[in-house]
Amino acid sequence: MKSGPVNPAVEANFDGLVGPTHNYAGLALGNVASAKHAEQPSNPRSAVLQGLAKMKALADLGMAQAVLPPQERPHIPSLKRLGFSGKDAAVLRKAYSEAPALLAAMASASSMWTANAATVSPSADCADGRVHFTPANLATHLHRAIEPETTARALHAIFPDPQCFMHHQPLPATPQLGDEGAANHTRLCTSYGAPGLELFVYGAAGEDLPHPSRYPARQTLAASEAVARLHGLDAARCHYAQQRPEVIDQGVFHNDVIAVGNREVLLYHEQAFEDPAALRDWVRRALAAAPEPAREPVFVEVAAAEVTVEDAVHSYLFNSQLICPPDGSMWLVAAQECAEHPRVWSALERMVADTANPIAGVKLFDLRESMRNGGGPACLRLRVVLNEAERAAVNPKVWLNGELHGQLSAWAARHYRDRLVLADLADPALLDESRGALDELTQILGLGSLYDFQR
Ligand code: SUG
Repeated sequence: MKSGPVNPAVEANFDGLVGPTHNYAGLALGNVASAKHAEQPSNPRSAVLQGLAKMKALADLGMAQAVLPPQERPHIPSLKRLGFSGKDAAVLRKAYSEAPALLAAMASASSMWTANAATVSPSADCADGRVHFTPANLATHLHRAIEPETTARALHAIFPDPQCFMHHQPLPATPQLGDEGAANHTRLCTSYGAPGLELFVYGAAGEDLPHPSRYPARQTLAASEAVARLHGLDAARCHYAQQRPEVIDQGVFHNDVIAVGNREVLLYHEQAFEDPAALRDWVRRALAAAPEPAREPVFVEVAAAEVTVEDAVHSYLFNSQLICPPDGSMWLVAAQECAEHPRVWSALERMVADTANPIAGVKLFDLRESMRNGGGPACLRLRVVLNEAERAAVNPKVWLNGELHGQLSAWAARHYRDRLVLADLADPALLDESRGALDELTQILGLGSLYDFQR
């Protein structure tokens, strides 16, 4: 079996818990799965249990695994801000009859995809030696642009100690500063606790550079540069790479739909970047200059002749997680759809057999409810590298172990519906059920009064 050394700092995964209003409203422009499943019935209970099963499996492998809470939806304060007045039931009724698209936007469970919650830099990379968080402004889509305020509150509640953790405000929500968080940010390193390379991938940088013509480029260069400045990153260890506009137009709305990095490994599709050779050169040079014992970077490039961009978008091969359990081995955590796609599956078999990379095997998960909205394994998690002291400073109740998994599974079974269609979003009973569920959740996770309805 392929293996590597044991790491003192860990990379923890903070997975988003799917909220009680998980539904298919076709809200995400340029996200092929979201458009394809628009208006189909969803199953929120299965969705949350599928996510919890992945979390439990990773925790059982010895990974540091935690939970991020869902947001309050439908979000009545946002609907009121748009002029729908009266009691909650009246607000829902009016929004549904006058502007159903606005109601759908304010009822999305999109906060489950926590790879878009924030960009996080480990303390080893930051000038002040703290872990830095910048919540993403998610400026390109209305249903996501309402997330950052509550995301910031949740991050404060989970990472409270100012000696270890530094929280920035989201960037101003303008198209010039569109920021979608960690989905366009990869860290490469020789070991998690050592200073690493921070790789930012952007889709837009003004009109002068090539840009997509069909779909929006969600991540801007200006936002990534601002995040790097805020986090106090060493400029020599940051790199900004442009996504190929053509792949954005084929449904690669975030870089994590076409590339994933972990430790010294970068797995990516041949057509992911405008200039992959320049990127590889930079990584080689920057990693060689690392203060830690050298580890050569490993580039696992998948050729378009083997897996097309369309195959990648449909299977979410690159939206896999690359993880290292405590024994230092490396595994790919992939969506079941990868095994159902013959070209993708043979590419994975080849990759695992190839001794030039450390990937020891593939672990498959059924995440169909999230996948139908364009969210694979990697979308569902926010990675946070933590040393021992930082790990001890995290709100202890969010760590997922067997007990919390059991508690949350029972909680979901009690509160979540097993079928939801768009008309249900106007049902005042759904709002009450969701609030009841979230109220109990804040107690289970020790989060205090996180939600507007609790304040
Ligand atoms: O922003 N889907 C999300 C999926 C996010 C996936 N995240 C990463 N790739 N990191 C999005 O496109 C669909 C909601 C709907 O259509 O109802 C949605 O928002």
